[in-house]
Amino acid sequence: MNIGILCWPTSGGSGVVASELGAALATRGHRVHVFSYRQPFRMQPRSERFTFHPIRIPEYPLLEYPSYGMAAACALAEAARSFALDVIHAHYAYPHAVSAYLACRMLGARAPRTVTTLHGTDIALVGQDASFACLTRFGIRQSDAVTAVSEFLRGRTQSSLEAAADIRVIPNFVDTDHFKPGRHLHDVPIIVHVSNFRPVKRSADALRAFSLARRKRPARMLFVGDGPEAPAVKELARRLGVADDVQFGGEDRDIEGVLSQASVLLSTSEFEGFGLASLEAMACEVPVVATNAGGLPEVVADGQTGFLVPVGDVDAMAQRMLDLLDDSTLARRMGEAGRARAHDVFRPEVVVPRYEGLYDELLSSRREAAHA
Ligand code: GMT
Repeated sequence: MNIGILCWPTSGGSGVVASELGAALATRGHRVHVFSYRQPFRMQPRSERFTFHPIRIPEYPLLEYPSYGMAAACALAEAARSFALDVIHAHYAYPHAVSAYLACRMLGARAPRTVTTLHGTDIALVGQDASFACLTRFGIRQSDAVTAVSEFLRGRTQSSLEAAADIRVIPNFVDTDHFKPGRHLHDVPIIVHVSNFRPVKRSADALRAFSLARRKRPARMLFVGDGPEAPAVKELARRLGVADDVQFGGEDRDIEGVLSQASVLLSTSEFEGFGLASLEAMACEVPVVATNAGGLPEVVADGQTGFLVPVGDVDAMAQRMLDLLDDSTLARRMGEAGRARAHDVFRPEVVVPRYEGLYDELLSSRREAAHA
């Protein structure tokens, strides 16, 4: 198949999932063309079957707000003609589902089939904004198929946007050959928190929970990622007197290297469509303390691969981290169970064929319609 993937290039999970899906599909023999305004964060084109196409957005003085979504539609339409795309797979509803729809309208009868994958904030935040809600709903309704990365997100989309009756759940995946346990090289345990420092991540809770746990035993905390609330969280570390034990590592491409050194992954989000960082930690045999929010309970098995705690309950977060740091047998058992779950349920060989099957279904239903 010839597959076009449209995604964000930033370090957020949707671009990571889109790039890794592209790489996996190319390995399975498809030709995959990735479109974004710069090369996605974790995309490494390794073969001629997996190529990146930048979306260029010209700047004209008259156009104070250059339209990325329209430029994406043109890029997709051109590429669909040049590469005979069978499928356009849009990751993140707004504006990508709408760009895919417009591209298809430009192509008429030769249009590829479209798939939109919903990731989380496209529904819970962007999709709730009055400026974007109706186009989000429209883009979803016009897609030939819609997937969501968790059952939770499917339900949330149906109830909050009344968007599409038929949303299929295909979870995210992790390559357990790549994300694997490492030998811990540090003398004190390291708590890792991965965040783009937006309010939805509640990263200050992670710091507060760490500072409570730190009163009871030596530990260090590593924040991975960057974003608008990072300066405030750094300031809070100074005020709480834990700055010497806290490191802000910024965006790190070697997330598997970081996670393989972690003793606990702490996820404090108010909402997660899925919670990819928690899954990646599990693959590295790292137990997870996560909020009982969004799709996280579908990833982290409470009491088996980690602990789920209420959103904002920093005392419970601290206690659960201490439970794990103080009991190495429990931590090892949960880490191993996490890796087993990542491998059994979320490895690419289990998940990627579900996308392939969906593309096949869409293409064969079109062939059947043409022959009817
Ligand atoms: O976490 C973010 O804010 C980034 C965001 C994105 O769209 O890139 O991630 C979302 O997609 C990931 C991949 O499916 C999910 O694992 C994250 O849970 C989801 N984030 C949120 O819903 C907050």
